Amino acid sequence: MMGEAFNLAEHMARRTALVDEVLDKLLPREDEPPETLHKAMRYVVFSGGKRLRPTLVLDACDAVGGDVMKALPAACAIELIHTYSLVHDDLPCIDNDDVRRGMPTCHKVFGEAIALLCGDALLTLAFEVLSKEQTKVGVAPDVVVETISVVAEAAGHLGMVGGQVMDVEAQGMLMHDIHLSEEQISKIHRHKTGALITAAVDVGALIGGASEEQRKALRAYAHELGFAFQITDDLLDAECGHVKNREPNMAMVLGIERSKQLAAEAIERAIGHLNCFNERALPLRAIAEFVLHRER
Ligand code: GRG
Repeated sequence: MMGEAFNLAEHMARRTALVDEVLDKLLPREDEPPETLHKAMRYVVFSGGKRLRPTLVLDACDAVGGDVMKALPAACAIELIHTYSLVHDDLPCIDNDDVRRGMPTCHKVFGEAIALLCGDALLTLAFEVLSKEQTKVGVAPDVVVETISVVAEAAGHLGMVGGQVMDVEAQGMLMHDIHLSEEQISKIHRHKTGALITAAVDVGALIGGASEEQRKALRAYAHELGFAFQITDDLLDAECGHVKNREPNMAMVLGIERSKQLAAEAIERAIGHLNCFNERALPLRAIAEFVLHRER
């Protein structure tokens, strides 16, 4: 990679292949009972996601000179949690979406009860993977425990789920024509989407043997990246008319231009936090550029 032009699309395709191979081994077989649940779990995990979060785990590990093979279980665990969040987010009681990644959503294919349970099973499998599989690939016990703690905190009530609660409550405010400030909507984005992205980078750095200073810089990078990622997601939704009435979409609440400006500023800060890293952080820099200019 060093010295040659870096191709992010090829890099992400290689990371995806690696992660998918491990996910395939970790997920229960479709013919294993309860078959419906296992079919649903495989359906949602293998439905064409970008694998951004597992790529970030592996790239953060690599950026600090770590062994990416040791970071694969954590990368898969984070993708399982991301997938669960999408399944629950699509449910009629939350966003009520019929299509995800161009395919019918989990509850449309398997029904609401199975979709709810599929999300639960993916979330718990993630912690089974973090606790059992990391030791098998040689991650030290203290690091295993810390990764579990970092991921649990990021996914839970003060992280992703907490952000989703803020999102639901913001919808209520918009419904009553109560104005949402830039700070309020930024806080939602930093929790709902940013927390898991930050955890992805942090566990990658941790497994890779990062110093406290390196972890701090990478967390700061990821915090800005996650924020920008949700803004560009909002901009893409707004462009294709995919925003529901009263949704706290930044592009709709603050306008396209201000949202683009906030995303660009966040990405500039994100890349700035990588200054203390060498060319091994090239993929992380390229991902930041991709987030700003992505088409989906
Ligand atoms: C408990 C009922 C219940 C719901 C919880 C936790 C939760 C619902 C939702 C989490 C919030 C959430 C879904 C945020 C969306 C973040 C986002 C931008 C998703 C899209 O990510 P991509 O583009 O997706 O990486 P792909 O398809 O590429 O994997």
